[in-house]
Amino acid sequence: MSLCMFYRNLNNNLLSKVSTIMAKRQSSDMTTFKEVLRSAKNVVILSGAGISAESGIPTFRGAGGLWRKYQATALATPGAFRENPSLVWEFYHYRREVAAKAQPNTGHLAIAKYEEKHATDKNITVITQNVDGLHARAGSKSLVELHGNLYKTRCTKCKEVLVNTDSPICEALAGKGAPDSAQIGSDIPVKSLPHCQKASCGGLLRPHIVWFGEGLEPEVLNKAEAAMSACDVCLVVGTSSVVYPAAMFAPQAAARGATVAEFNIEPTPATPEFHYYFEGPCGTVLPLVLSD
Ligand code: BJW
Ligand code: ZN
Repeated sequence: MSLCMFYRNLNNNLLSKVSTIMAKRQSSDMTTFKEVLRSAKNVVILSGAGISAESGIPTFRGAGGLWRKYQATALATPGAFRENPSLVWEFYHYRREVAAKAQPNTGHLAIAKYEEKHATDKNITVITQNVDGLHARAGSKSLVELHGNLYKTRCTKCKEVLVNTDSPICEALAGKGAPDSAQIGSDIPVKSLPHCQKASCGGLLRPHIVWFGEGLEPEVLNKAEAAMSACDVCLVVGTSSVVYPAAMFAPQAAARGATVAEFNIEPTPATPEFHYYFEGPCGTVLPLVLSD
């Protein structure tokens, strides 16, 4: 059985089991959730693009998910990079510039303050699918970046991973990356794109980001899975819960008895699996939940 089929079967089984149990008793009562959270020892906050939406960073699915004529997810593949590294680098250059100018919002900050306040009485782990670095900039300490980071590069030849916050990342990308659909094609010569600085290597660099069809880094996945399997409460914040393996983390936690609360502006396919659902922008709702 392929890994895709495995995920799909596993999740379908989980969904049907858990939704039968949960559908009857989902709650949006903040007072009771805050009581549950107060007595929790191990807390995971699993975030997605929605938490950065209020910082002006487009989400993937929905209105903001287009760059030029491309779905953002269509450019986040190894095939797209092989076919046109210039186009993919323009896309990532644009996103690096947008994220660098963005500021963590009240949602990111509420999480970081909550971690600080409970540094001695709870184990709190933030697992994010986001690559924008805003949780770290807000002050989150125990952070797992599942899908990588916009400000890390990886050499396609020697595989070295480096932090790189240069703006622009190379001269040829200066002024490039405009998102409007009038821009056609992209033809920066490969030799002018970012390259490994090691004299013995000189390979083409790529963003250190997990693209579709690529496995997550084993250590990163292990960390996330360890936190998920130990948590007694999980907050699922601003994710459509459709991208695996992250999409199965919270349903699995709910299935083994952890309390799961979802925070989103609209229901997702996973909503029926969870004990609590809080509708609204997480920059407004999270501070209410995490403030005491
Ligand atoms: C708000 C809000 C506000 C808005 N307040 N809320 C079939 C079945 C199962 C699995 C697969 C399958 N076919 C393929 C797979 C595997 C594939 C996958 O999951 N595909 C699915 C689409 C079906 N997964 C992978 O390939 C992963 N690797 C893997 O599994 O390796 C093993 C393997 C290999 C080969 C084959 C099969 C398995 C890797 C996944 C990497 C994901 N990468 C991306 C791009 C990262 C790069 C980048 O950023 O450029 O990660 S895709 C994109 O989606 C990005 C995100 O991190 C990820 C999740 O998106 P997220 O965060 O949920 O964002 P949105 O936009 O979807 O949702 C935003 C939400 O916020 C919405 O719900 C809004 O309502 C809400 N919102 N404003 C609160 N203010
Ligand atoms: Zn190299």
